[in-house]
Amino acid sequence: MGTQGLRFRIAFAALLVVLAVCACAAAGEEGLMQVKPTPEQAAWQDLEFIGFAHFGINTFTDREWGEGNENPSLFNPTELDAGQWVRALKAAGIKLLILTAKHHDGFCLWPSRYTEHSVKSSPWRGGKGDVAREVADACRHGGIKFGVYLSPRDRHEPTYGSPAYNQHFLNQLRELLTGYGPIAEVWFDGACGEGPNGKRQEYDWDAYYRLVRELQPQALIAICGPHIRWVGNESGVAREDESSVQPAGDGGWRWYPAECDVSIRPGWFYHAAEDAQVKTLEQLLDIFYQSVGRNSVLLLNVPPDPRGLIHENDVQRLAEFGAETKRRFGKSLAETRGRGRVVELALGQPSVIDHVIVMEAIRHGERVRAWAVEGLAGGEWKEICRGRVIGHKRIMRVTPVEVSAIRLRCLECEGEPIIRKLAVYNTAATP
Ligand code: FUL
Repeated sequence: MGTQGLRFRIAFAALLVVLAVCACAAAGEEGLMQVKPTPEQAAWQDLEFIGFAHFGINTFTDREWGEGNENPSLFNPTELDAGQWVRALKAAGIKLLILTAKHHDGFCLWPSRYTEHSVKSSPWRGGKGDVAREVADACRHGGIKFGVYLSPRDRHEPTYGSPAYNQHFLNQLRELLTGYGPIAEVWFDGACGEGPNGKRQEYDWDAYYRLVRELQPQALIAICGPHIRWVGNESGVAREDESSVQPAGDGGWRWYPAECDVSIRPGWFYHAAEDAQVKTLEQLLDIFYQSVGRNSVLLLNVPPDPRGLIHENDVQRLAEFGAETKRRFGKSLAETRGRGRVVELALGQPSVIDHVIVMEAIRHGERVRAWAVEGLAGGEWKEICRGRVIGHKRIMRVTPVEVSAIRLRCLECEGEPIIRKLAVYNTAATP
């Protein structure tokens, strides 16, 4: 984990919380239903589960942060197969893959015209290879979206620390945004430092955003960007009631949904010493409940190894995870949609339920501010679970109970609640 990037993001998150408290006191909760996602943000939320591939020179030096002086000849994956990455990730249910095209060490996974510090100076594919191209093609072929992580921090580039670096960064960004087809997400980390001149780099964020908007207007800019918010930790865990309606910093509000990033292993990059520390199925499911189940998108990092393949242990865990989530949530016992303060769902016959899923149609904003689900048993309605935010999706694990119907009661809302889905499951009895 990069401590500087993390520190920057913690400061950013703390600022948002302070702004939230002030703005809440000032503006109250009225009118917030007018804050809505762009069509791209709504489509992104529907992906729910996306992937990260940290791959680069660190994969070959067994490090988390490179110095920038690594010899490119170290980069030589012997069996690189981006199709294998995509198949492994798809088996888990992942719908978009973000590649670390350049990490803080400055080594580029594509043959950038603006530096020699890239795959073109490596022995891999005789210096003619392009990892970004292979991954973008594999994603397209596999029917998932493609995104790029381009680190503003660059410990190799000599201009880093001066205004000239911003132009260098824009040049590289332009290459990625023009050469690889549609880019769904651009991930900017906040790590910042000093260049060889001893000066701290001042990033020209506005220019970076303008270029993304110009070249890939549908792309969402994440983390140090206006469209997707870092959840505030690297454990894949959102708050219980994670709202996508956040203070804009000018007294107003904006749609700024949370993304929960976490690695399937302790590190972001592959280390053979961590082969036995791939997260367990139970750990991954917990993360899933605490991210996707809390109105957030889960960004799971699965780092390819020096062969250029996803290690067998990770492949197996991804397949187990995909099978288990499908088993649990592939088919509900009963489900409905509806509008208004009360939405009822009859089960046909009394059945045991152990999960409830609730979704709002977020294209109309977050309208529900407090809710409860009640179950009908023995002619009486009894509360099963409750919460504040619904947003895109809440997945509630509930104490198993036999009911003949359930109802969602919106206790506080603005406007008419539009419930996209109210569903119940009995995962204990599902084969
Ligand atoms: C951090 C970086 O410093 C880590 O190396 C990693 O890329 C993580 C996702 O973001 O800030």
